[in-house]
Amino acid sequence: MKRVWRTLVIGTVLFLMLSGMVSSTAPYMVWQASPDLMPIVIPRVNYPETHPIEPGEFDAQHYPTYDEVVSLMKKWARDYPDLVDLYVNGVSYEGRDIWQMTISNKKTGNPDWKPAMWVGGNRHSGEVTARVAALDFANRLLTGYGVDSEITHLVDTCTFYVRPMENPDGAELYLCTAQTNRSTNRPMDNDGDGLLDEDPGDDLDGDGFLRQMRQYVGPGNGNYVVDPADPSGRLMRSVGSGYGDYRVYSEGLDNDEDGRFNEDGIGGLDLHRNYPENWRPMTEATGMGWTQSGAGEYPLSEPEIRSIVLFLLSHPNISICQTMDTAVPMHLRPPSTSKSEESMFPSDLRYYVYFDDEGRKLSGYARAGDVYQDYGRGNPLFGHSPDFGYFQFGAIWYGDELWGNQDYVEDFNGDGVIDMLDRLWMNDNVEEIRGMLFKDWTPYEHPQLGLVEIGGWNPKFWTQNAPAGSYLQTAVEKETRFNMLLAKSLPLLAITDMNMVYNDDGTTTIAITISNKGFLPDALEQAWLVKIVKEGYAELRLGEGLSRASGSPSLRQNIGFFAGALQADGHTKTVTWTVSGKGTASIVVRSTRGGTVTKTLHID
Ligand SMILES: [Ca+2]
Ligand SMILES: [Ca+2]
Ligand SMILES: [Ca+2]
Ligand SMILES: [Ca+2]
Ligand SMILES: [Zn+2]
Repeated sequence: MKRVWRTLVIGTVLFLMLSGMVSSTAPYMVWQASPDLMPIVIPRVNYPETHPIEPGEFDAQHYPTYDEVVSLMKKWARDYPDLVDLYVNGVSYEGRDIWQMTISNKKTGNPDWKPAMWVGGNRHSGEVTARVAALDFANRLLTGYGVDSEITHLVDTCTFYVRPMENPDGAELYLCTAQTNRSTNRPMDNDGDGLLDEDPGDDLDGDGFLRQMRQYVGPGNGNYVVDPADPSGRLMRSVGSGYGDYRVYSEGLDNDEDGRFNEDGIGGLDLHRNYPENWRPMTEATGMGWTQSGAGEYPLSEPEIRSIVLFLLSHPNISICQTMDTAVPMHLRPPSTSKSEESMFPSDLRYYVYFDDEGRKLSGYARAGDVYQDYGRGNPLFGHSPDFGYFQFGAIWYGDELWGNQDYVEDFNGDGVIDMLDRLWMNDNVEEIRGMLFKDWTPYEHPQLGLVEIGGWNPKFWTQNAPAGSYLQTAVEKETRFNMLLAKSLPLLAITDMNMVYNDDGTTTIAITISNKGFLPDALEQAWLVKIVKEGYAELRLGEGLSRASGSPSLRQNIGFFAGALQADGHTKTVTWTVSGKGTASIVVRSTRGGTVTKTLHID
């Protein structure tokens, strides 16, 4: 695999000795931001959380690394050859293939001509619960086929495109080293000193996590105290500069000796600000315009997002997208820069509000709503996928936030409030996760600070994601319940009635009724506005011996718009033709998002 670090420096023993880290296998990466600086070695970490219950089998209780996800998808493609197409749809910044699969019964028609849903996740490196949820959704469809009649019908009539790893580089860094970043590993100068990624965190105590360092500095010299509410002395409380006796840092060295710790880690862009709709630059000339941190050099500058957007725009049959993150949890949807009521068609908004309400019931999430008002409390997010998904792509678009540890915390210690003490109680008492949530403060001789203690919360498998095991499975299943509702809500055109009348003049009049059997309209109003969809048609194709009778409507007729379940009428349409002669004909009904229906008839 191609690795694109600017300066690769192979092997340095010096740094390992300096930091006290010992790595039994080859380091994940080694680089230096400047010839003046010590090379930085990122050791590999083998997390038990990345190990499957049964190697080669899917389970929703662990976090599969890149290789395992790819091999799992290859296994599905082998096991379900009629249902799965697996392919590479892009290449990441570091040169990893971006895999996607299409799930649909290929024997019932071209998958790209069926009503479709796209499911992805994990564009943010550390939000790895999302990849498990994308895989769980795929697994549900594949194992349910031929077993559950509703799922069988779905896979026969509709198409599901699944991309579990939208950002394979950042997530691999997260699952295979102690590092964590926002999204792409493309180097970025976070602190404006001209050096790229010169001061990431360092796993000084070698426990596989970047936690916190606390240092006792004497009364009045710090900004933290040991929280007096915690008799175990583990929780730290921020009290403001000059009021505390501890200083707290993130775990690491001041690699570039600029007086700050871990101020410029690997990468720094945000793939989720790189979408083309309402994109803003990171800086602008006037000082009066809106800017967006992490946006990237220009819209779709990042290959990971470019490949998603190009795939979607060339698959306008997709009505619904779900691209998952962590953590809130929340069903999260457009708009991201304006109020729903002022920028969405009321008829489209009704569907979104319906999914918000049903979603909360199915997942148990407390929150569902739009990015701008609900999630952002009036702060816009530019270049954000939900705005692209609705305004440009005209789809139902959710970017759900999975997992939130508050949903799993009760007043365990019985003091009448639910707070960090209850989380400590879980760490100390719940068997499955005992000792895994919080690491006790442990003395460490820091080469720059002197004696410190390293400890604190597990940043990966508690704060940002579920602990592996039953917590992860529960979090994923909540989300899958909602995603199955979305899957069952696709539009679906069908020929629900056909009549043939043999006229006195020897001609035959054919009348068909076309109905939308799906929940959604065959396209949202926004999709019509931006013309991501074309008007559907019904076409009569005449075989040998048949011809169109004079006065008959044309063989190919536009069928316009089909309403969905929340609209009062417009769900069915009748189309007629009159033909002369005898023979076989076929009818083809096609809609961009409502699917393709064919029917053969004989006139004799
Ligand atoms: Ca820098
Ligand atoms: Ca950086
Ligand atoms: Ca550590
Ligand atoms: Ca520094
Ligand atoms: Zn995210």
